[in-house]
Amino acid sequence: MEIRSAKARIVLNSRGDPTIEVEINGVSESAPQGASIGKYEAMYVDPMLAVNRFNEDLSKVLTTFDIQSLDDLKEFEECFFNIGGFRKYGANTLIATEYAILRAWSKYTGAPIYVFFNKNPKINIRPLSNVIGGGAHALWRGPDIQEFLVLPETKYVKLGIFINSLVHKLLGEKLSINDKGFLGAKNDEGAWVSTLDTDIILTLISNVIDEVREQEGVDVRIGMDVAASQLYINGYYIYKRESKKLSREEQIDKMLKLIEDFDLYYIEDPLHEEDFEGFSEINSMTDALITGDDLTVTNPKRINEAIKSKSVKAVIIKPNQVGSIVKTTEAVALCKKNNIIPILSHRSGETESNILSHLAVGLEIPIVKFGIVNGERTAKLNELIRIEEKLL
Ligand code: 2PG
Ligand code: MG
Repeated sequence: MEIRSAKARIVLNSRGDPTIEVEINGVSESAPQGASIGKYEAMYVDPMLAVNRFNEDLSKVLTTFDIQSLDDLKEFEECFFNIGGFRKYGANTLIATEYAILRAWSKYTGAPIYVFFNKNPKINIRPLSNVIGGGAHALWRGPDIQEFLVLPETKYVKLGIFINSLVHKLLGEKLSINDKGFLGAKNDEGAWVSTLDTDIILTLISNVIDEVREQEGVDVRIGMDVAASQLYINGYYIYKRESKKLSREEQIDKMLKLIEDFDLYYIEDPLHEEDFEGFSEINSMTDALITGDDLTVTNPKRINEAIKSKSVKAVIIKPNQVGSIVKTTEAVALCKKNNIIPILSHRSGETESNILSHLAVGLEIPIVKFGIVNGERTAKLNELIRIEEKLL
């Protein structure tokens, strides 16, 4: 597919912030943005500046490319890094550009985007969804822990999506009764914002999961994204709502105790983003899926370090963290080669794009973290339902 036209503009993301959207051969894609951003994520450039720089020169460079395969994208990336790379244009520009190239390729070939990566993918995806949320995604008005997650033991993604939505609905009812401060508010990702403490929240989720098991005959596991780098200040983990200041050892004990008390299946970023050793200490003491996000930032080098130090059993894959589709595919391949579960994830600031669903299918990802409700989340979940219907 020859790139004939390329331009960039500013559009809104789900938080109401500006983000870069790129149009290639008449079809558009945009960049998401995090709120709890890892220190080692690829550099982001102010969207207004990025759009100006794109329209000034990158747009002209793009029209010299013909993209048929991942190797062609590699060539384009080489050129991108030679003419200024992330310093000049930002990781947000490269990811929006590559997403738009993929969508234009799909329009040109008439094939779904996932076919770019895999002509004959097998779909076997479970949705990991945030049902109660706090931290940076809820203006620090909710729990200190950023995300309370559920993962259904389902074979089909459609069933999993509806089970998670049922858990979310039932939890909303429980919070209305049990949380005096609950006003029905949802955070950036559509998860309920509760004023209750961690233990009570986890107890409520356990109760709802028991109900769902009885009602629907489906098991649902519980997880958390602690996003611990956000809590880590001057060598301590500060829990404002719980009025606690924990040392590294106390934080490790707290994580292990929560895993045991609530049979947690999944813990993301239980410690801050530098502590590969601490991750590996927790990882060696539990069967729970200890997962890196800010620790690994979708960067093959950091994922390699986590693998070597046995820090994780799973890794969050966020293409915009590393800013490149080529690096994202390398990160996923590295995980698979080492029996680490790659989990494809949205950001808290998203747009209506459903391209992540195509990446999940094309790269044969087993777990996706795409949120629960709200249009920018359901755009991705509903696209998975459509693709599953086609492939089964
Ligand atoms: C996370 C993400 C998505 P953000 O920490 O996993 O939930 O949050 O996009 O704000 O980094
Ligand atoms: Mg995270």
